[in-house]
Amino acid sequence: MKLYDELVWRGLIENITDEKLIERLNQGGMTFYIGTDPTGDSLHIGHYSTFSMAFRLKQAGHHPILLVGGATGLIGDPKPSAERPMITKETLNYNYKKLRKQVEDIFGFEVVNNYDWSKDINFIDYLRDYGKFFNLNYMLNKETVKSRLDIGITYTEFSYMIMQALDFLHLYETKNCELQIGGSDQWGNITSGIELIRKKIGKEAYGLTMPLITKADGTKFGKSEGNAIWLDKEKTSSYEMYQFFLNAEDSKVIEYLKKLTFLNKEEIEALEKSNNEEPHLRKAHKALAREVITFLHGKEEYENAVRISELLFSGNIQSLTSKELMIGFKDVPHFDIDQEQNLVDFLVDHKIASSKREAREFINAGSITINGKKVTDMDHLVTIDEAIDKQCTVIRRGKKKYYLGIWKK
Ligand code: 485
Repeated sequence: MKLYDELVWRGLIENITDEKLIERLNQGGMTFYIGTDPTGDSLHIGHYSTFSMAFRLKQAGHHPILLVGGATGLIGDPKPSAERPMITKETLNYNYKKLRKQVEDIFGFEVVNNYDWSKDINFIDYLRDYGKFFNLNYMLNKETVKSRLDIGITYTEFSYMIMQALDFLHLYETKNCELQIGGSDQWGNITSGIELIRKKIGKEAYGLTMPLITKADGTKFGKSEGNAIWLDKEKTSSYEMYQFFLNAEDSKVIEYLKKLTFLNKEEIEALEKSNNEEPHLRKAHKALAREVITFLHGKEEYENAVRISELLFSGNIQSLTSKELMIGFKDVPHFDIDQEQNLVDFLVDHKIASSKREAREFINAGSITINGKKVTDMDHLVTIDEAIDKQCTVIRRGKKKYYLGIWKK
């Protein structure tokens, strides 16, 4: 399959600015860029879909540049809902360094910062050399601006598209960068750059946008209980990411496999068959988790995430280290333990049972386990010696309810 046909099959093309781009993409050898503003200190899974697209183009023989917006991040790309809060230069600079390292480590892209060429443009030159190429009607007609006219938009955010256009021109002139890619929300900014390049230097440049990845109900993909799924494993552990992909919606999992993995058509079609005929095996979900986590964090992290998941699922808690337990049990209730105590008092004090009577009932019924072992002895003493790594004690009440106690001495 030719590159462009493959991208269409994967559902990665929302729009292209010119049909001529198809041939150029199939040929290889184009320098292209993708931009992101350093509003956070890590990319998230939403970014991954666009960055992995850049990686696909790289594999097909094109040259990627990642632009991190040290300048545009100071201004803020208008979003439909409201003006963005201003971020300090210090924060942006910190985020820039983190993103740069992350992208170099994971994707191996060349990284540039638009602060380098934007910071010295003075206001008069800006208006004369660039402002003159932007017709006000043209700017007001861009989706991002139009959607804000009712609720209001400042001159600062309104000017954002000029800055992004200027970047494209700069990269065209200095690096022969002929193509910019981004999510569908970037269409207006990308086409502004193409127009500027055409008007100012009479050259032709191209744009390509991708559909934004969503859940079945149309909302943003990439949040778990309100938290973003970050690419930085210190912010989102491989285990959490594994759980996130394992819980992807059945109706969307094949789309995610096409968009987020490098598995080929035959492999994905086989997984699609399995997802339809034997969904309980969750082969497609497991493959999705395996591919993405291995790409982002490496094979060892992936295997560890599977191991933690399986041990937690089977209740085999003794085989995990305290560090792994903390990762696996990040979302269960936590408390500190500062003394050895008999089990009945312990359950009441840490609100696992509402009264001594209830605590005794739980123990009697065999529904309390400590570190994976059922405890039926009413006089059991909860000690630091039985704690895992002498650090944490895991209590399970009933089939599913977990609690994590951390020893403080
Ligand atoms: O020259 C440029 C300067 C800044 C940008 C791009 C080119 C950043 C861009 N305006 C932006 O806001 N990007 C978003 C971001 O930074 O999070 C997202 C897009 C998404 C996808 C992703 O970046 O919303 O569609 O393009 C890579």
